[in-house]
Amino acid sequence: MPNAAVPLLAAALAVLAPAPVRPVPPVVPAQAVTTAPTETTRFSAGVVEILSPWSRATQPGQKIAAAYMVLHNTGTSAVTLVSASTPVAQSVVFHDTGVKDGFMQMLPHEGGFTIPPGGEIELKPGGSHLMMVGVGRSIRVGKVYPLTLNFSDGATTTVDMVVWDVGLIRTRKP
Ligand SMILES: [Cu+2]
Repeated sequence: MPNAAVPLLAAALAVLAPAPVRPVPPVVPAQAVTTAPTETTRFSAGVVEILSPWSRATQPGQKIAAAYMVLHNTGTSAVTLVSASTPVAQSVVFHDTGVKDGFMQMLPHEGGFTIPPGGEIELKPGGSHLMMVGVGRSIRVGKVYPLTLNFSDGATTTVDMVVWDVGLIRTRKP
């Protein structure tokens, strides 16, 4: 039968076809990575490119979650990320990580994150980040959820936040 090989070929192709590639976060401290980064996801809002937005999985009962990304300003004047929102949390606030009272901890960042013209900023573990407050349900590894970003030039976009388990990086000494 001439077509006998077709199902076999289809099966073989199904095996050979690359699995859907999940977008992954930018490089984070090596000891904390549980999945090797292989791809950059890109979004844009006006002149701002948003690269590889991701957030860390939460434990059951954990009400906050950090969100990370690279913000690249392709324009000729500074642009500020002024606010953000997501259906998975009650609010999104801006944090820096710094030392206060002798402890490494998260500190409120006033005024949004400003990206210089032609420059970029990286929101990353151990640095500045977006903090989702009032997370209703635990965010699981592999899930994707929307995060809307609003910039000072009026541009706005909703990016796909990919959830990764990159381990716990302490923000406060035990
Ligand atoms: Cu924070």
